Order: sequence, then C-alpha cells, then structure tokens
Amino acid sequence: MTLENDMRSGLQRDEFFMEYQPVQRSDDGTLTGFEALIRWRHPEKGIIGPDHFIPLAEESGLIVDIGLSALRKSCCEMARWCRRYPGCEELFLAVNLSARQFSQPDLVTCVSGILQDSGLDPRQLKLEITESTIMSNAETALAMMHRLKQIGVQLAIDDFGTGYSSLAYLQKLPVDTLKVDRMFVSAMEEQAGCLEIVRSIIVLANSLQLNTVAEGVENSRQLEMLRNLGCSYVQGFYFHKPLPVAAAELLLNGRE
Ligand code: G
Ligand code: G
Ligand code: MN
Ligand code: NA
Repeated sequence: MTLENDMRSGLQRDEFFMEYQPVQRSDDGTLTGFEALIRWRHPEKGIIGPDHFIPLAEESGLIVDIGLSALRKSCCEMARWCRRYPGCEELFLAVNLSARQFSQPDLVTCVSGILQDSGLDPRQLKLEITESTIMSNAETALAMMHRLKQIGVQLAIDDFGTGYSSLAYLQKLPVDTLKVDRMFVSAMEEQAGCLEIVRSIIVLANSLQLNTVAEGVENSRQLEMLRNLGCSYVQGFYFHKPLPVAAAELLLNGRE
C-alpha cells in the first residue's frame, strides 16, 4: 500500500526516468538501437529497478500512467538525439509494454499522440511485448498488433522461448524481431539443451525473416556462439549496461 502511494506521488513528482541499453550488430558491434529501461529515484530508498515496482504497478493499474510517461520520455529523448547526432535517425528505440498496457483499448491512440508530440519517426519505435502477454489472450493480441503496425511502429516479442507460442501462431504475428530470453543465453555454455533452444529460435526467426536479438550477453564466448548460430543482434553487460542519458549521449557523440 505504501509503495503504491509512493508510486502515485512519484509519478506526480516526476521521479521515474529512463536508461538506455545499446543493441549492437553481433558481427562488428555497430550500434543499431537502444532499449529504454525505466528506473525510479525514490526519495528515501534511492534508485529502484523495475523488477521491484513493475509487478505492483501492474496489479494496481498504475502501470498505465507510468508506462505512458516512460514511453513519452524515451520518445522525446530519442527525437532530441536525432536532431543533435547525425545518423541517429537510423537507430531504433525499443520500449517495453506490460500486459496491462497492451490490453488498453486506447493504446494505439496514446502511442500515436506521443509519436506526434515527440516528433519521433514511428519507424524508429519498436514496442516490446513478452511472449506470455501475447499468448495470454492470443486473439486480442493479434488484433492489437495489427493496429500498432498500421501506425508504422515495429514490434518485438520479448523473452521469447518462455511463453509457449505455437509455430503456426507465430507465423501469423506481424512482428519484426524476436528477443531470445536472457535465461537461455546465460545457460547455453553449460547446458546443451539451452544451446539447442537458442539455435532453434534463431533458425526459426531467420526462416520467418525476423531479426533476432540475444539479451543478457555477458562474455565473449557467448557472443562467439551467438554469431556462429546466425543471431544478428546482441545486447548485454559484455557491451554496455543500461546507460544514463549523459552516457548514451557520449556514445552517440563518439560514433564515426
Ligand atoms: O532494467 P531491468 O533489466 O531491471 O528491467 C526488468 C524488466 O522490467 C524488463 O524485463 C522490462 O520488461 C521491464 N521494464 C523495464 N522498463 C520498462 C518500462 O518502461 N515499461 C514496462 N512496462 N516495463 C519495463
Ligand atoms: O525484461 P527485459 O528483457 O526487457 O529486461 C531487460 C533487463 O535485463 C533489464 O533490466 C536489464 O538491466 C537486464 N540486463 C541487460 N543486460 C543484461 C546482462 O547482460 N545480464 C543481466 N544479468 N541482466 C541484463
Ligand atoms: Mn525488453
Ligand atoms: Na526480455
């Protein structure tokens, strides 16, 4: 209850902010985009990560306003970078949507409004939806995804491999990207089964002409394995942690 009230006032006092984790090509490390990740600067507890408040925000419904504010912040930031750093308009901005956000009937209107206000090119925005969110209401999800595609944004399935979607169903989804769940990436060196899952996901994605992003890459061996498996994009602590705005700007500034 307290945390819920804190979230409510935190939203009013603008205590939520975004960090940006680079997503890179697996072959030469070229920057291709950022995933925006929310954080909360709590007045007493310090900085709190999403795992500690998203579930409660989801349960209480506060996620709708928090999520829209996160989307607005990151779109405005990215649009500003595009005005300032040459070549930035080639990069994507990935933003996570929770189950509750994804089931809001006015989601498309809200996303359109934010794109318009920020001036960000819709093609640069990539919305990440988890496989389990999609599968929890497959029919509604499919319709919503089509409506989002119509306004020109890209779609990614987050945490892929954990949500039991059938191949037949996946083939019907209007998505651009599959994100291989971090759990499989972190276990694939030791567990042959996980390596085979990663391999299958990449083969599947490539055959459906979808991009693949492996999450949670933490060492050079994992990178090497993913490259050999044909995974095009990678993200993880091996390259960069989620970066505060100033650090993301340094990165953009230092690009040739
Ligand atoms: O940054 P971190 O790895 O701790 O994020 C944990 C989870 O929180 C991620 O899996 C992500 O899906 C979720 N998350 C991060 N930022 C946002 C956001 O802006 N909106 C929503 N709905 N979820 C987020
Ligand atoms: O749920 P989602 O996949 O959107 O969340 C991404 C989360 O994973 C963020 O909270 C981010 O901080 C975290 N993350 C990103 N890279 C790594 C990594 O290499 N290792 C670990 N353990 N976590 C990571
Ligand atoms: Mn994500
Ligand atoms: Na994920």
